[in-house]
Amino acid sequence: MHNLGNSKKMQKVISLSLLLSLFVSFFWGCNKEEPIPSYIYIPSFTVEAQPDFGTSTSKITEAWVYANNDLLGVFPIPATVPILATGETDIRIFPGIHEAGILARPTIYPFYEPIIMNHVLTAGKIDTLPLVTQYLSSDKIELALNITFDIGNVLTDDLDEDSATLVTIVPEGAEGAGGLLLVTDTSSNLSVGNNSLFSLPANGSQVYIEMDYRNDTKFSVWMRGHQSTGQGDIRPISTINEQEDWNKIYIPLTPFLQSNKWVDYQFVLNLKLTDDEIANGKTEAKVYIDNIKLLRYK
Ligand SMILES: [Ca+2]
Repeated sequence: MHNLGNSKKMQKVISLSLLLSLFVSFFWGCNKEEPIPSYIYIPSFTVEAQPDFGTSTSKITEAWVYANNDLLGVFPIPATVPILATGETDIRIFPGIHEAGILARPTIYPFYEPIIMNHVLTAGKIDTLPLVTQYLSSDKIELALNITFDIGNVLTDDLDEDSATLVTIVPEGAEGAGGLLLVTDTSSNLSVGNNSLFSLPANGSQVYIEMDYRNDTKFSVWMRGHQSTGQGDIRPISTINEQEDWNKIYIPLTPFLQSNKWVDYQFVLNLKLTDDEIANGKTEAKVYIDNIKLLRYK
């Protein structure tokens, strides 16, 4: 009885070790046959704007890479992308941005063309592909606003009732001339709108504001307009933190439009030195802006 018990135990040990060795050799075998990936290296992902679409500043932060219709991943630029394929491969790369500059909200920017190519891949080889995209064509999208400050200023509707605060044109924009919002401890509030009303879709179709900026104090983007009852309204859209160097932001407007469904809209910027900031010795605040675009589908 005793012996039998031992031999059963031994059998168990043997079968376990057999199983283990089979297990190991199975995966070892897999490792040995694992294919060598091909690689693409994306050093940069930029935009070349068509003449109708103003200047070409952009901030594409990621590449969303598909090979033969499979999403391989979302790769921060510059990116090395391993692809388990060789020979002619259908590669599609979508330009990625961060909604409203928020890291946790990466998304494909719908108004830039994806890069679509039939690329010949070689195992173990790295192909360097600097990518240049462009806006969707002008028969698909349009700019409800395109403010470059290079041919004057349309941010002229003074909403703050202080004639000392306004947007001035300065030579040092992101590209060419730019706009400057300046407030001081004596004239501490600036609210300014563009000089025309426009309509925007409320059916869930994507709408974005693009803007280049650098600022030493927080400022806000607002929308002003009329409700269907004809009543005027104004709502905050996004508050933008201090940024020492020129930066670009892509602000999605779609959720706001869907929940408000106004008849018309006006683009508004607000800069305000708070009482606290003034009490702490801050005497002025500056926001530089350029290349404000409001993009929508036609
Ligand atoms: Ca400019």
